Amino acid sequence: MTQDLFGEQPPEQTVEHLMDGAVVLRQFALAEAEPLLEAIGTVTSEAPFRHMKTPGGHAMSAAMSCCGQLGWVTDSRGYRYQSEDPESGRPWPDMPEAFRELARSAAETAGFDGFDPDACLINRYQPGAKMGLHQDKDEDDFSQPIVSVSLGLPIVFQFGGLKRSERPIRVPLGHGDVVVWGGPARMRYHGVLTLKAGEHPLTGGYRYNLTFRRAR
Ligand code: MD3
Ligand code: FE
Repeated sequence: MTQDLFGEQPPEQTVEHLMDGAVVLRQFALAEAEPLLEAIGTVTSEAPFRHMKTPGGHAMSAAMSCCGQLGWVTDSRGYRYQSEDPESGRPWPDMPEAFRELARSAAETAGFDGFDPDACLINRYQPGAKMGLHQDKDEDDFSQPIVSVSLGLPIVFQFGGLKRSERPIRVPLGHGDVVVWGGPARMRYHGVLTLKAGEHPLTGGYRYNLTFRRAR
C-alpha cells in the first residue's frame, strides 16, 4: 500500500504574477522553513516580540521584532528605521545568513538582481491579529523591492492600489510562500485580514511573516 503523503495535490513551487511588479513564489521557502523558524527563535531571544504602539497610541495587534543593521519602529514620535532596539538600547540582532540568502535568491527569481537587505521586520500573528491597509514608505529608495516570507498558519493578504480608496484584491498566503514587491507594486496599499485560529505543525497557533527591506 503506497502512503498518501500529499493529500489531493503534491507540494509544488510555482511562480504567479499578481500584478505588475508583484510576483508570488509559492512554497519558495518551504524547504528552509525549519531553519528559518529556528533563526526567528534566536533573533527573538535577543530582541523579544513586542506589540509596538502607533503614533496614535494604539498597540499593533501583530507582535514584532527586527534583525539586521536597521529595524522598523513605531512609537508616539512616529514611524522610522533605527539601528537600536528601543526596548534594550542595543543594536538589533544580526540578520541570519539563511534570511539574507533567501531574500536575495527570491528577489533574483523575480528579476531583482543584487538585492541586499539592511532590515528584516518579523511579524508574529496570533488569532485575531490583522494589519490594516497601509503603504511601506519609510525606506529611502522605492526602486528597491520588498521580499515577504510567510510561515505557519495561512492568512488572506489584501493588495490595493496607490490610493487607500481603491478596492483591494485578496490573495491567500500560506506556509513557505514568498512574495517580491517591486516596481509599480512597491507603493501599493496592502494589509492582511484577521488571522483565524488554527494549528500548524511547525508554528502552532501562529503565523510569522518576514519582510526584507533596503531601508537606506
Ligand atoms: C506590498 N506585512 O510588514 S507581507 C509589513 O503579512 C506588512 O505581515 C504584511 O505589510 C504581513 O509592512 C504583509 C506582504 C507585503 C509586505 C510589504 C509590501 C506586501 C507589500 C510592500 C509594498 C507592497
Ligand atoms: Fe507593509
